[in-house]
Amino acid sequence: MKRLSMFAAVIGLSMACAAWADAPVIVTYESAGANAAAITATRDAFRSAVGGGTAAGANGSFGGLRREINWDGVPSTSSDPNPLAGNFFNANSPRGVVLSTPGTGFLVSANAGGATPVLFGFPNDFQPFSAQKLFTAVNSNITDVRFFIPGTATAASTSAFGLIFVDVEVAGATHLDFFDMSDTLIWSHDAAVAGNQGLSFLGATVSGSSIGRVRITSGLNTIVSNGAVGNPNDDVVVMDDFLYAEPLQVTAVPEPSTMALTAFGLLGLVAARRRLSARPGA
Ligand SMILES: [Ca+2]
Ligand SMILES: [Ca+2]
Ligand SMILES: [Ca+2]
Repeated sequence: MKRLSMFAAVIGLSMACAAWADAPVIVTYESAGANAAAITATRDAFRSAVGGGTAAGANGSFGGLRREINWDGVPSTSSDPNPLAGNFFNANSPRGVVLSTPGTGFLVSANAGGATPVLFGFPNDFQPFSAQKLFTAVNSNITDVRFFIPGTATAASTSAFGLIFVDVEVAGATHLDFFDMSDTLIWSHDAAVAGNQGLSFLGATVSGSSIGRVRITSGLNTIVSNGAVGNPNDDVVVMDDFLYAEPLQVTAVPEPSTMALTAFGLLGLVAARRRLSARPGA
């Protein structure tokens, strides 16, 4: 089993090489299996690539390099059957993401022991990666994620995003799309099929571009409310942990003339340092 999951992690690592010099380089991390152990190696490899360690600080910050949302600390007042506000993770717990959907809102699943059934009422289809709570859009299979300097209205970008899907049973119906700061699609990838109640990790790191928006498409079906889906046929998929690089302020791309001046200035500095170090006693 361990060997199998390691194999899945290794084949899950693929690199989309740049066809020309300015194209972004995007490295995909993916795996799927029956339980948390089957995808943990891939999740850990993604964590290592993004940086920031394994001990969470305040607001899901890992060393100022990475943020994570596992939904498990969301209070019952914002959990099923109560809606989760799309800005919960920039206002209540400022982690720098704001969620939107063409549907009617979001739900985080309830903990055991309350009046509301756990796992959105589907204990034979879903399981958590991190216990106990899961996340879903309501009346839609689309969740858009936008990035902000945490706790502010200042738009930001990120260089990596990944998440765990739950119960992916049909190929091609669950995927991630990354858009750059101009809202141009830079990457699209299907989640690996995990089978009933299984877990799928999908994520990617980006260099040479920035992620301004992530569109998550989770199956063909929808969660309508606890125990109710949009139709009896299509694959329903929900989500657990989100992982992403620390949102960074968007900086203007320097004009070529500015870059030339900067390079000229750096050359001047190097020449000055050389002159200085050539002086006796410097
Ligand atoms: Ca299922
Ligand atoms: Ca969780
Ligand atoms: Ca399913």
